[in-house]
Amino acid sequence: MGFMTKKAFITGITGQDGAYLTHLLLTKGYEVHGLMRRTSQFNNARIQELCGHLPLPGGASLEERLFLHYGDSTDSLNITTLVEDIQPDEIYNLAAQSHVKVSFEMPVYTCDVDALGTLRILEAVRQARLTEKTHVYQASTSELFGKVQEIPQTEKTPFYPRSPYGVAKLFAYWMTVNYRESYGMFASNGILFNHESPFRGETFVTRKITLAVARILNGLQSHLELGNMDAKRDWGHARDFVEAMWRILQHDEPGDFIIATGEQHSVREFVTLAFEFVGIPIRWEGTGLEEVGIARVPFLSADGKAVGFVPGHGLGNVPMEERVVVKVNPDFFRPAEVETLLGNPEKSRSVLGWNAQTSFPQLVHEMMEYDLRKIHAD
Ligand code: NAP
Ligand code: G4F
Repeated sequence: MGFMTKKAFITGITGQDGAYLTHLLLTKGYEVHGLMRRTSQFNNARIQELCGHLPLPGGASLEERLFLHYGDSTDSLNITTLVEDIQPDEIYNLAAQSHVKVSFEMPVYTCDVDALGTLRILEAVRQARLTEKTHVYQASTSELFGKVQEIPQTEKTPFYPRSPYGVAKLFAYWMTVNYRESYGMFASNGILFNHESPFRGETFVTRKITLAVARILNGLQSHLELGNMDAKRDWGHARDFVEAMWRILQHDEPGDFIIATGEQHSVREFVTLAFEFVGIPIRWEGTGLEEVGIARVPFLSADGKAVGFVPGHGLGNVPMEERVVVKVNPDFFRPAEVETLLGNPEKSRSVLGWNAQTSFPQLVHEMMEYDLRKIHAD
């Protein structure tokens, strides 16, 4: 009998996790279908960069294995039609308005996409009579724990979301459980803690930091403005975390799994490590709104051209000065903050055999290296 290619349908394929998951599934021989929003310019740069030159099993071409479909999580008919047409073995529901701060500004839209969008997927599977065939992965989040009721958080820790995003994801979490219990669907929640990469959106704190530090080291930006630097997160690498998503859908039974590293760091520690990557120490002075980070860095470039740190060569003889490189800006505070998140990944370790592979310093280094090269490539 011939080898059967599995079909996966990924919503949110153009995002950070969508791109890494596409890479993983293509290398495993899957036929990958993705939901892509119509935008005025092509929005598939991450997929292109990660998967454009990927050797595929059996010598298949990318065109034979990857199919992008226009659509939107807010459009029920579109979602139902796509699920019926594709008849996927696996659905990874990653599409979301995923920015916590933006969710305070767009709560209704965030709920439409993140809460009802999940229901649309689950219901599309039911309407298409695929409940016995299709395994569904729901991109749940550590934001469900919000004002944490227990440290570290496990699958049994009570939820206390702190943003419209968190509340929308709570609805999606329970809908996933409900379709599993009501219709016997293989529908699982991955409760993922923060995961980052060089493909992280530029307004999330880690990427905002690595891009800004790369610019400061090249005289292109005077300083970086941040909100709550005391916030602590359990930061892992997206490449490791999409492997966990896949394992969740290959397991014998559906369920809910914490995916985390089990280690937490503050935003301030992330900044410190980003500067230390190029051997520059940062000194923290003051408290609260008056807190600043001071470092010896290149002067601002007079003509807007990158001067300073060249990957592979270091800082060279570029003139340096000591100045404030980090300030606090209350515009980046949230109406309600999630101060601390720390996951206990014991269940995913013992049941799925999953472990985070990338350490915190390795993550910061990879992001810094990418952004320093990007500055010189742009
Ligand atoms: P991301 O980079 O922001 O990607 C979100 C994806 O959703 C993008 O492809 C985006 O499309 C798409 N999308 C947004 N609104 C949509 C809509 N109305 N219809 C269809 N697609 C839409 O997020 P990510 O970091 O990859 O995260 C993936 C998922 O995991 C999200 O559900 C997120 O909430 C969840 N999650 C993330 C983390 C984390 O730390 N990264 C942790 C826990 C859970 P465009 O490219 O067109 O914007
Ligand atoms: O990078 P963030 O914006 O990520 P946040 O809010 O933790 O959400 C991310 O992780 C969730 C999983 O826990 C996902 F579900 C969600 O989709 C998203 O991927 O902020 C991290 C922390 C926050 O405490 C924030 O207040 O950093 C703090 N922060 C301090 N200054 C900042 C900034 N965050 C941003 N985005 N920008 C700042 O200038």
